[in-house]
Amino acid sequence: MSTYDLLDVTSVPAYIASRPRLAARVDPAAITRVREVGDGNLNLVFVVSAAAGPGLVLKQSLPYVRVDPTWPVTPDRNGFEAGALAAHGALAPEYVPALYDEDPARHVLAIEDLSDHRVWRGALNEGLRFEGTAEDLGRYVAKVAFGTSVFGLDPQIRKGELARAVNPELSGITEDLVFTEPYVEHERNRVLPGNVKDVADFAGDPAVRAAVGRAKLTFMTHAESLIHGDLHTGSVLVRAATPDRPRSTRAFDAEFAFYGPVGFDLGALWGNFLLAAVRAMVLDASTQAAWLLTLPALSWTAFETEFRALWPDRVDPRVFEDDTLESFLTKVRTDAAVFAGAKAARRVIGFAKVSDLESLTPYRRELASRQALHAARILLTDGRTTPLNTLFDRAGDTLTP
Ligand code: SR1
Ligand code: MG
Repeated sequence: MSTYDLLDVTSVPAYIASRPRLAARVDPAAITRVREVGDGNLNLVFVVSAAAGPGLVLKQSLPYVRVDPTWPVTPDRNGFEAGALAAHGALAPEYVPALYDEDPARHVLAIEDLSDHRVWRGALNEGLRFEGTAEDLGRYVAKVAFGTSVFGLDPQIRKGELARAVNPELSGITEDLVFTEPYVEHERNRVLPGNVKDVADFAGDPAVRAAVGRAKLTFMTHAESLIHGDLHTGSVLVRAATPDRPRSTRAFDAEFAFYGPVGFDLGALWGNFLLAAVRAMVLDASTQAAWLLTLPALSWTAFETEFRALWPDRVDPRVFEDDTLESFLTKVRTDAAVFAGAKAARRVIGFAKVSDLESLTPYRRELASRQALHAARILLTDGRTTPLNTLFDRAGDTLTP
């Protein structure tokens, strides 16, 4: 039940005609095709193609979870996504889709059509690589992290930005789905019978529980930067380089954005690299798995290099000296390692599974889920104390075909 009109493929041309900013981009009379392509957990997504020139994408928030209509969720979330897209677009335009229009009455965003890209998770599931994407994402996280931090923004302006970006419902979903439900009995949890003992061992481990409690506290209280908030491999569009155009990497779907810990975005990526590696390993693609396990360090190096390059431009160098930079970078790296464990484990145990595991046969899914939990345990319990390469080598050592 919705108090605003939901779009469908037939009503999209009239909707575009009613929005001058959109009609100026795509002549409604020249629309050749409208496709609904949403495959996430929350929204309707329409790709609009025109006879000539670029099309556009409309993303409409449903007032409930798309994959569970009994679960209401505020449709105002696309206002937070618009705010993040605008802020991130100003800081790192090469890594996000352009925002064309925001309609708070119908809860619709209009964004750049990136139909010549594909979702990275699907490409990784097929065994493809997309070299350079992890590094691009490290640079994206660094640019938005620095630019929305106390280092990059005037402190008074930043306070207003931070207040406007408080995203209570969506942050609350993450608090529940990532940091709470996998560690308690919950009706939304679902695992194969063969993994029940694996989950009990994992969630019952006092060291895991202590690490998750600390990570949840960090997530809820460390308002470091305007983070994407849901930066898994399904939130990344990729396009390979060809002789006439460069590689392209775009982070989309920023509706979970809020001022939170920077390590959460990197950790989301790393946890999903781990899941992709587990999948590759149980499919006997050990070379692909080994490559996937190099991506955390590659994205970290790109993040660190970019952040260090921006550091001389900090707005207030009086007491933010280089020691502050070093301790901040260490905090981000160790937070990210721990968040990676939590992000991998939630996809095994809780609500909102991922195709990396779900598209495996039950026999392989059981094996992969067990291995993902073993590796996640290492990240959670040793992430604060172990160097990144060693950490993912050790996590990788737990994976077998
Ligand atoms: C109810 S939303 C479930 C999940 O989908 C999104 O992609 C986020 O990861 C969220 O946790
Ligand atoms: Mg999403």
